[in-house]
Amino acid sequence: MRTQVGIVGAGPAGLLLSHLLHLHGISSVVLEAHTRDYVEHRVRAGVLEQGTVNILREAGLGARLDAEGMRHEGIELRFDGEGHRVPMAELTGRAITVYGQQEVVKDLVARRLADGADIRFEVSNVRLDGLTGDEPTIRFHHDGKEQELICDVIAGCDGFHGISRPTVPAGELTVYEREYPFAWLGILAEARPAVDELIYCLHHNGFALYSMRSEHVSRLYLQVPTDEDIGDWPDDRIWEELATRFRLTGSDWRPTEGPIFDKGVTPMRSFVTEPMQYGRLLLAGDAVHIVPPTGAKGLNLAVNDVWIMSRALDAWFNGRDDGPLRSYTRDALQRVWRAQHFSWWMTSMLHRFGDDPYQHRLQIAQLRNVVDSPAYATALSENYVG
Ligand code: RFL
Ligand code: PHB
Repeated sequence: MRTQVGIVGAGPAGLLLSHLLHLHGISSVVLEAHTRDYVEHRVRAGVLEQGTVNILREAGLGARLDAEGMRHEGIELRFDGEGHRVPMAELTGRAITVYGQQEVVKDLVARRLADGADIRFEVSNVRLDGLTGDEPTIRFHHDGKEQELICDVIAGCDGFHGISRPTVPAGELTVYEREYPFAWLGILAEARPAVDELIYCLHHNGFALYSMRSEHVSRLYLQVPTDEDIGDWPDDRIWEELATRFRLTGSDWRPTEGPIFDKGVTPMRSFVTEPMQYGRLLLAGDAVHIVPPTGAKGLNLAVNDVWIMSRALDAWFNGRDDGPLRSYTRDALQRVWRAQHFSWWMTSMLHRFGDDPYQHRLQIAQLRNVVDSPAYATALSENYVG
């Protein structure tokens, strides 16, 4: 088998890349380790930047997003028992859209299949060869047999635990990394959100986030220790802890409760490898960088990477110009490092770090700056809306 671009991974990065390449008349094959059902139901991100929404719309993927996505023009920062609205649209002219990542993935899969795409689900034993030659090759197991896909370029869009990045010889990549001493316990509940906008909350017990997926589904998160056993968190305990952290002084307001139908613990990590390319292998999304979710940047960065990559591949295949391809890493990394800084900053400001009361005081001072100073609030908003 031959194709122009062999894509490893059918997450948002791999699927959107395949679609954008199709719009440029460039062929691709997508190889995915899991089933279609699995990738369409993996619960993850929920916040799309304005730029991400624009890219999806311009690529003809805006119909359901526009009908079902919820436009949010601000967020709330809650600390010391008080809420403070950050009016992002007023400060920046831009907004975010709340629309589940799995909905983006469903839209992409449907569209790619309608356009006759070659997506192979449930492939295994994926190996990359010949990355420094002219015919990089992907070998994999599918439909009970060994297969070979000869490509012009391979796009590694296989997430943090994929095989693309580790295939690059040791010594070719530099890793920048930070781990955080906590994780997020996330739930989805059949409960009408008690708020219209997201709440990022710092409490003595730790961080909490109030988000949503629709008028009937709430998405909430609690900071927990990294080694937390989800078995120690029966539903009642989760709702009690959420009510405690979100409590407003002098009010009996609390999150709306409802049946919890999804529960999971996510570790927090910052991670970048440079460069984002090696020979004929180009890396995108979580395969090459990770941010803690406090800044809601991971999915948006993946979209930005493949948008830049698709334009570089268009210049190369259709314009015989390899300049944009050679500068892919440089072009994509600008956004990546800004998002790294923002995600680290939001995480540092909003989580409990051990028992250090001095640290907590500093965090409150930082939050006060953000809610009292239009300059700080604008800086946060610009980064948040993208
Ligand atoms: P993905 O989504 O991990 O997709 C990679 C795909 O590759 C497949 N794969 C392989 N396929 C073939 N062969 C192999 N050897 C393979 N190994 C792996 C996998 O099965 C998978 O289908 O990476 P991609 O496309 O780069 O997308 C990145 C985003 O998923 C990620 O950055 C976001 O979910 C991060 N994130 C958030 N981002 C936002 O922009 N806004 C948010 O609000 C937000 N919230 C979040 C988040 C991530 C979270 N978790 C669970 C990590 C909230 C959470 C809780
Ligand atoms: C979500 O809705 O899942 C979500 C929202 C904002 C974040 C992270 C996750 O910062």
